[in-house]
Amino acid sequence: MTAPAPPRPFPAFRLLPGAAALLALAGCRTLQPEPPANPAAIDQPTFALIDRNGDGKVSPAEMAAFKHEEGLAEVDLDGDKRVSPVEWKAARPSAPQDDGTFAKLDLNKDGFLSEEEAVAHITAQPAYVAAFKKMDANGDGHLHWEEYAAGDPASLNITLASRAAPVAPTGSGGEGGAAAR
Ligand SMILES: [Ca+2]
Ligand SMILES: [Ca+2]
Ligand SMILES: [Ca+2]
Repeated sequence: MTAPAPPRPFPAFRLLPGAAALLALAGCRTLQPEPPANPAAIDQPTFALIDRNGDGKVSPAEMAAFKHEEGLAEVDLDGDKRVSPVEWKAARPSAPQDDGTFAKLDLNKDGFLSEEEAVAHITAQPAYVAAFKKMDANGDGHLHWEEYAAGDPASLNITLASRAAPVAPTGSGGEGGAAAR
């Protein structure tokens, strides 16, 4: 049997921009929040969610997991939270069909890219490390809300499919650049 369709909620009353401005002038607040000027910026409650272990600061891995999650929906076509080889190819249509990147990223060789593997990849990207370091004003290796808010969050937008790092060229002498500036 079919349940009757629920009544549609009454559409939100929308103010014309001019009316909203007038209300603002009159000291009233409109109910609709302004869209953030910077789409990469998030608010403090969201930042608290990124801090998965709740210690009040965000580690490189926690931030990487968040960035991965943000971009995952576009890549993860079947919604299983992992990236399959087919999804990987679809996400990088211009990349060579098999450049070995997927295999390198798939650390446990189960044929899928998990969040864990994405985090390992992202946190190893020099661009990510540099961006994180730049925002880490007090140098404690974590981002506090104040540091995040004052920094450039978009600089941390590095995902699995970012083309930042083609698989490391071999024998270039840059191996293990832990002290790289
Ligand atoms: Ca998937
Ligand atoms: Ca895997
Ligand atoms: Ca810090």
